[in-house]
Order: sequence, then structure tokens, then C-alpha cells
Amino acid sequence: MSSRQAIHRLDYTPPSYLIDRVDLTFDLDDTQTKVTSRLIIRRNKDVAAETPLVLHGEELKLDSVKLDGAVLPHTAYSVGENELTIIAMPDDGILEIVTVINPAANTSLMGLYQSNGNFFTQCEAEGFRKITYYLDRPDVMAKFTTTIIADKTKYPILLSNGNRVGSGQLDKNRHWVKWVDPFKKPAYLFALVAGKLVSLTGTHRTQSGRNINIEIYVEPGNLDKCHHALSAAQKAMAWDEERFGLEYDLDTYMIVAVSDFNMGAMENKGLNIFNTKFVLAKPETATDIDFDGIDAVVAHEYFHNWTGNRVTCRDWFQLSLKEGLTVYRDQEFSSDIGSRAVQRISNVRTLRTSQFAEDAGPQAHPIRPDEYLEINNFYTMTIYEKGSEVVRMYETLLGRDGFRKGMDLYFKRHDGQAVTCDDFRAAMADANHADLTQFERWYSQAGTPRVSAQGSYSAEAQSYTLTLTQSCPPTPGQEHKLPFHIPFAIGLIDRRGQDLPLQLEGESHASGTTRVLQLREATQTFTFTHVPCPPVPSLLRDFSAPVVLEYDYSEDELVFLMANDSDAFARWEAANTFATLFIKRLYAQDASLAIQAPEHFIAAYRKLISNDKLDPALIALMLQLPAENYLLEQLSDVDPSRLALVCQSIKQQIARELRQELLATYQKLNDGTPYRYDGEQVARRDLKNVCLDYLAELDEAMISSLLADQYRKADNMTDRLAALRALVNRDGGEAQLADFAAQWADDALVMDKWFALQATSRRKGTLSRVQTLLSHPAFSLKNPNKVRALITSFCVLNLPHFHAADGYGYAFAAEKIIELDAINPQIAARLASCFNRWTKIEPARRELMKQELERIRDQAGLSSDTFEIVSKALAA
Ligand code: B3K
Ligand code: ZN
Repeated sequence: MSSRQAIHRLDYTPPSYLIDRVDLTFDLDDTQTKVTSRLIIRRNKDVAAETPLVLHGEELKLDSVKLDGAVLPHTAYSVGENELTIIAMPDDGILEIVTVINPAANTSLMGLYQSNGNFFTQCEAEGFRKITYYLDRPDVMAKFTTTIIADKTKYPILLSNGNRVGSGQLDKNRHWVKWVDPFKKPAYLFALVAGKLVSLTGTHRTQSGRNINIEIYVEPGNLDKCHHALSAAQKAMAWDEERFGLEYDLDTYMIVAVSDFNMGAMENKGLNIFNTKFVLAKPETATDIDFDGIDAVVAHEYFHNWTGNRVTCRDWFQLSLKEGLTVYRDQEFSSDIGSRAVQRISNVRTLRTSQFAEDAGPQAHPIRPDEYLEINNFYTMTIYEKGSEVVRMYETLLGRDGFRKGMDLYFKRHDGQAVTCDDFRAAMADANHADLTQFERWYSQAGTPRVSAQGSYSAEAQSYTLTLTQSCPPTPGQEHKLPFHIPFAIGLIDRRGQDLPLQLEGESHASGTTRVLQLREATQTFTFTHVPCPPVPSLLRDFSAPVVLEYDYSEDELVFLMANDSDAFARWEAANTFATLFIKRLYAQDASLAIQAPEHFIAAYRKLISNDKLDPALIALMLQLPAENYLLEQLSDVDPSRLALVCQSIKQQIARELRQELLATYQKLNDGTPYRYDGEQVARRDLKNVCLDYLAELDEAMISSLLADQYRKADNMTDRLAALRALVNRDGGEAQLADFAAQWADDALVMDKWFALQATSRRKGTLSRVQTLLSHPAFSLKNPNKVRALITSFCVLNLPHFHAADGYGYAFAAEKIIELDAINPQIAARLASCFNRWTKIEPARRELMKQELERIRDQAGLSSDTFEIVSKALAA
């Protein structure tokens, strides 16, 4: 267990020593892998202090240390729990360190570990120190050479970063392969893979005419599920050349899929390692969402080659420098290869449901945090998703060309360096001669700003005046906030539903129908002239800033915007705002009163379902009620069971009143077309399955057979799973669940879906079924995908069962967090976040949640990962 010492951003000092070259030799063995590391080290001349050389290391058995070829006596170094100190390190020298590690016993999935008998590594953020002693910090960048020695039968494929430069046979059926990475890199980008793997290969020809080999490695039997990932890599390479002028820099780009992995994927130089979930897909096993996810994650990891690898982070506080930027890039990629509007709405929905909650809770932190106990806890929605919104705001403020100029300058200045968020902002400002000083507050202040808007129309002056006022609630350690620089996009719509040309006071003519206002003060007023009639304002178009908008729309105005707004995000937002308003009202009303959604909301939905001019995917998004977790954030002293009941009753009412339209649309779209993953078909399936989801609320034999039919006849997982989900929630779907498990028993990713469906079921007895499933042969607490499928989905998505009034849901979560903490602290800490919003819940349950948090906190030997999450939650 690492010590519970907070690390502070402002304590950063440059490294006292630098490493120019690393030569690694791995002699692979299940329990005794020998790692020989030869480091060419020199003192950092820019640092004055005469310090000893302190190398990081964790859970290592030190075998020997040599300096310039001579074995060092024990008096020349000291070994601590987490470091190796070379007491009198000369100004430069060659250090050779031999350590022995036990990959078979490594359940944390950090460092070198085994999965299904093969070897894999995960080094970000601080996993390299579990392989050998090293200066394991991102600002130490070196050129790596890696030789891997292993049994030839068990491990025919031996991979590492860079180019394969040699191979040969050894005695005892062993062989070796040598890899050289010509680019210097921090240790967190090191990777090694060894095992029995097969590969699908393809090529990409760059704009400058180079041929890149793309190789996707998977376990035998999975080759038929790699084609989508391969085409995703090809699309991503072409897109980055086209949009940002960035080409791949090695001759081979490798992706390896592994089933035991803590997160989605990892951008190791030239050798990306992926969770199987983001590689393996074919229509029978993967849903449309899975296919989208593969496109996004493959692109994300590939894009890191420039934003993360060529230009990396100086220290881990700068994590959003690479993550926010790379998420922005993958979102743009997905928008360009699919529907921009759908992509934007989906991203905003995720941001508001999960990141806004994080920003309002005990773990709130700025996108560039000031301190942490455990860096792995900071791979958060804030760093990634809000980080991406902050990058997007540069584009909104500077325009697409201005943003590109900033990116070009960033690479020109910093290629090969480890830099900070300030360096990125400076490149954007300098390339555009823009003043982005105030913009820095997006990096230093946590919390979601609120912008309240008030409009008034003057018939006499033919003008419309908008007053914007911003504020930001306190967050842990930050009581008072200063005003942000907020790009606020707006349109004005006339009574016929047409966008008005916009002319701000002082301008000589109108330009455009959407304008980005620059809000910098606490309160600012903007006046539009030449406005012929009272307009309906369309505010925060395209969600131009990650803020909460407050504007007192009437229900009529919301219905009007739902039908007329030319901005797809704002149009969806009108439906979302309307639904949120009345759900909150119905939740708060006396429990004995009937739960009835307003008639004109139902009427607006009726029109929407049958609108054949709108993209079906957009209709599908607008027809979905706000997520329960999003609603929970807007309430206090919440009774989660009542909230779930209100949402369910409204769904039933919509299904009853719009039965005819839903059924007609369902039948029209369920036309038996063979499955294809393309934009048009995905959109049609989305809408079809949203209709099905409503219809499943109706207790009718006809609907039962419709669901059973869809389950049976589907030629793809999207439709099959949609039917099964509805069946499981309606009547248990026992027959189909058994059929599904029998068919897919050997496909781990499909079984994850099977576990998740049951964990999120709203039927009685769900917790006890989840507990029984823990002993299912396909379940393992050591596999993060399984934990997420069965346990995390229950705790995060199943509001009524996780928050059962008897507290059994909470006790179950705590027990699993404690059990997991001993196996894999990162996964335990992630799961522990399900208690984050305990102060939002009504007093009786709140007390039960608090007791469980205390039980976890007081557990002997708790990891600093879980301790950090739980102790911060308790401090709320
Ligand atoms: N950079 C990795 C995440 C590493 C997480 C370490 N706990 C994946 C990504 O964001 O692309
Ligand atoms: Zn990333």
C-alpha cells in the first residue's frame, strides 16, 4: 500500500537526473520474470541541487545493481519500500539493475500481468515502477530498446514498442525478439505483450505516400471480430491527416486486445493495448453502441500518438492536456464520420449526467487538479469530458481555422517535449493574437458555472436585450470563484419559426443567425437591434459552454423550440428541459395524487414520433426522458424509489396515450432489412427500439408476442438485446435469458451484457439474483469487465434496488468494494464512487450510506485509492 501523502501541483520540481536510453531484457516466467534494465543516466544540469539518485519501484525483488559495469556494494545504495536510492551517483553513468517480478500474482492489472495465460503490461500512470526501478515520471523521456525472451510454444508472439529489429532461437525451446523504439518517451508509454495471438492486418497509405501496416492481435477464434476495429484505425489515420495534418510516425501500428483490463484502452507508443470490448465486434455479438464505441476508442488511442505521446504531460496534474484534447479530437472524428447533432447531444447527456454530478460532489476538482493522493483516481469525467469541453471552447472562440493554427503552433513548439496546460493555452493565444488570460480559470476553478439569462423586447426600439449573469457554486477547498470567460451561443427565432439575422448594437449590418457572445463579467448585457417582433431566444446553442443555463421558458415556448429550433442541440434541449420541469413537479407533489404528464407535452411527443422530416436518431433522442441520475442531481433529500416510480409512471402514460403512433412507427421501421452498421440504419434502429421500450410498458399479450418475436428473429445483437431488456423488465424473460446464456456462454463480452441486463432489472428480487450471479461460472471478481457489468451497473444504474430502504443494496456494495480492494484497488475505488452523492439522499437512507462509507474507511489495510474516494465522500 502506498503512503497516504498528498502530492501537490505547486511542489513540482524538474528531475535531478535524466535518462537518455533504456535497454530492457525480459526473461518471461509466470512467477519469476527477470527484468534486466540498463539505463544511461546523466545529471540534469538545469537543476542545482546535488541530490542522490532516487528511483521509483514497487513490489520488486532486487537481484543486483551495477554501475558502469561494476557490481555496487550494498553500502552504495539503499532499498526502501517504494524506492531504490543510489547514494553517490556520478554526473553520468550506466546503471544496470536486475529485478524479479511475479506476473501471475499481479491482480492489480498494473505493471506486468497475465490474462488468459498471456502477458500484458499497463504502465500509465505509475505502473512501470512495478516492472523495474526507474524515474517513473512523464517528464523523463528516453529511447527504449526491449528484448523479450520466452518459451516459443506458449508465447509465439512477442511484442513491444517501435520496430522489430531482430529475433532468434535459444536453448530449451526459448526464443527472443528485439524491439527498438526510435522516439523518446516517458515510461508510462512502455508496453510488452507475449502470448498465443493471431492477427488481422491491413494498410493505410498516408497523404505523403508512406505505407503503414496496421496489425490487430487477438486470441485465436476472434479474428472474425476485428474488421470494424481495423477500419476504424484506417478512418482515424485518414481523418487526422485531413483535419490536423498529422501523420503516423512509425511503419507499424499495433493494437492488441486483452480481456482483463482496468479501463478502455491504452495508447502505448506503436503498441496500443485495448480492452476486448473496444476491439471485438460482429453484428451478432455487438450492438450499434458497441460499434460506435470501437470507432471512438480506436480513434482516441490512435490520436494520442500526437496528443499525448509526441507531446506529453510534464506531470500528472496536466493530465487533461492530453486527455481533454484527445477526447475532443475523438468526438470531432465521430461527428465527421456520423451525425454531428447526435454525437453532440450524446456527449452533452453524458457530461451532464456524470460530470456535472462529479463537479457538484465531494470529488469535485478542476480539470487541472491541485493535489491528489492517488493519481489513478483522477482519470475522471472532469479530466476527460469537461476537459474536452474546455478544448471545444477554444474552437468556439477562435473558429475552426484559428483552432488549427493554435494546434500547429503547439506541435511546432513542443514536439518531443513534456509540457503543461498553460503551454497549450499559450499556443492557442499566440497563434491567434488572442487574450486568453481569463480563460485560465477553466483550468483552476472546479464546479459547474451557472448562467442565468433574462431577455426583454422593446417594440419601440425594435430591439431585444439579453442580460447574462454568471456564478459558480463553492466546491471543496474553493469557496469563492471568479468569473469565467464563457462563449455563449444564441439565436433568435421569430413567430413563424424562422431564425432572425442577428445584429448587435453598434454593428453596421446583420451577420449570421447564431452568434457567440463573450461573457467575461459577472453580469453583462447584449442588445440586438432590428428585431421586428418579440423573438423566442434559442440559448446556449450547440452547448457552447459546460454551464447550467437558467432561463424561465414557458411550456409553450419549449414546445415551440421542440418543433422549430434549427439548432439540433437546442431543439433536443427544449424537450429535455420541458420533461425535467414537470418530472420535478410531479416528484414533489403529494404522493396520493395521480402522476400525469402535461397534455401539451404528450401532444408534442405525438407530433415528434411521426415527423418524417427529422433524423430518426434525433427523434429517438428527444423521445427519451431525462436519465434518473440526471434528475436526482436537480433535487435534494431524494427518495430514489419515488423518483424511479414517477419516471416509470410517465413512461407508462406516454405508452398508453401514444400507443397507436408508437406501434405504427415501430412497425414501419421493423421492416426486416438485413443488418448493416451504417448511419441511416443505426438511426432507424434507434427510433424503433425507443418505440419498443415504451410499448413494453403496456401489459398486453400482443406486446408480449411482439417482444418475443423481435428477440427470436433478430439477426443482430442491437435488436436482440433491446427485446431481451424489455422482456427482463416486464415479466422476467426467464426463457429468453436462459436461451441467451446457452448460446453465448463462451463469449465473455456477450455474457457481460447478460449480467448487466439482470443487474439493472427493476423487478422484485434483483439484488438476490445479482448475488446468485456472483457464483455464475462466467463471473469473476478479478475481471474488471465483469465487475462493471454486474456490480457497477447495479450500484450506479439501478436506483430503486441500490437505494432499497432496508439498506441491503448499500451493504452489498460496501462488501464488494472491500473484497475488490484487496484484488484491484483501482476498480474498488471506482466502484466506491457510487456512494459519492449520499448527501443528496433523504435522511434515513443517507445515514445507512454513511455507515457503509465508514465501514469501508475503517477497513484495515485499505488501499490509498479507495481511502481517498471514501474519505473525501465522508468529508462532504
Ligand atoms: N491513457 C489511458 C488511461 C490510463 C488510465 C490509468 N489509470 C487511456 C486513454 O485515456 O486513452
Ligand atoms: Zn486518453
